[in-house]
Amino acid sequence: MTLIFSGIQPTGNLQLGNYLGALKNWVTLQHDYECIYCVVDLHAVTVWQEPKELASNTREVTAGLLASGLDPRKNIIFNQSQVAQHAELAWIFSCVARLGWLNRMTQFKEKAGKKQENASVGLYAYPSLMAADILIYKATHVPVGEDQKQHLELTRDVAQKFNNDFGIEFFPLPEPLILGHATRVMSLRDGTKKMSKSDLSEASRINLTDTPDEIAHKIRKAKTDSDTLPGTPKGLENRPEAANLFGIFAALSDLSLEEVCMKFDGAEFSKFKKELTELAVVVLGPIGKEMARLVSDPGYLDKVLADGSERARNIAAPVLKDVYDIVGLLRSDNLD
Ligand code: AQP
Repeated sequence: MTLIFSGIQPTGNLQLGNYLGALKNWVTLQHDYECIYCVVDLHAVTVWQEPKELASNTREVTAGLLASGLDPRKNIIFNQSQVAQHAELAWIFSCVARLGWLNRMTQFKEKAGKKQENASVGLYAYPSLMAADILIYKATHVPVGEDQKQHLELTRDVAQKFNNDFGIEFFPLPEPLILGHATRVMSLRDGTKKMSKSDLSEASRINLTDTPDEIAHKIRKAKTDSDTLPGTPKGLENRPEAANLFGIFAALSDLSLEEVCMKFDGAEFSKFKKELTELAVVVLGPIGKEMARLVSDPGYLDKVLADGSERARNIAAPVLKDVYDIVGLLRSDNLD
């Protein structure tokens, strides 16, 4: 059986990379599979979050999921901290994962920067919580952007080691699903750096809540090079900014990269940017509007999360009970 799980952090400013690398694909998958989508607030607190903002960001990201087209009846949509089994399994996995594995994680190195000594233990242990998020549901497939591939490999290592250590085929080895044309959307200011919610430069990203004017301004200012546009994808090699903008156009329009190159063969960036702006406004405009409407109804969003959490707990609780039995942790029956 295929069971999809994926998560997104409520760290503010849902951006185009989150939409093209994650949300858009989640919406497609919901038609064919059972899907569990989680707003991973416990991951968010691995770096400092203002408590009041964390709560409102959790609602805003939930609004982003719904506004992008996810149906809360069809999918399980919830926030991680309401399902305690994630954190409980993460502890077991912290005892399964090896220090050497975590030391190789590039996301920790990037996020901790030069001040690793000051980074939280949670930021370092992030991948074992991510493994727990996925495996507490025995999920088989995880749609993610390129940036999360390494964490998913670690999830497979954890599942494999748990199964080997205890001599039981208990956890599946989940597969990444890296879908679409924009698996790694780059910053509009630097084609070698990932577009990110927490980038200090507002001009580096397009937010799902940006107005048409803001989108137009950011695309107009997006870094480019001085060559004319190529007729084939080969011509995008060694042109990171052009390749990024073409990838975004392809993903937003559902055209192939070849088709986008043919369409703009020999044109100037100004013409391309004008069409990219129109396309981005058509796709993102309605999502931003619907997000604003949903955010003005926090009661509804909280109800969606409460309902999803209850459904998630119903799947997670028996899996955790089995894990505790396998590991040999004694539980009284009345705790079940
Ligand atoms: N630039 C991107 N291109 C493609 N996919 C992306 N994703 C994020 N940025 C890009 C995908 O979005 C999903 C949710 O990501 P996340 O919020 O859990 O964390 P992240 O990957 O760390 O995203 P950000 O925007 O960079 O957040 P901050 O700044 O808070 O760390 C994942 O599937 C991710 O691949």
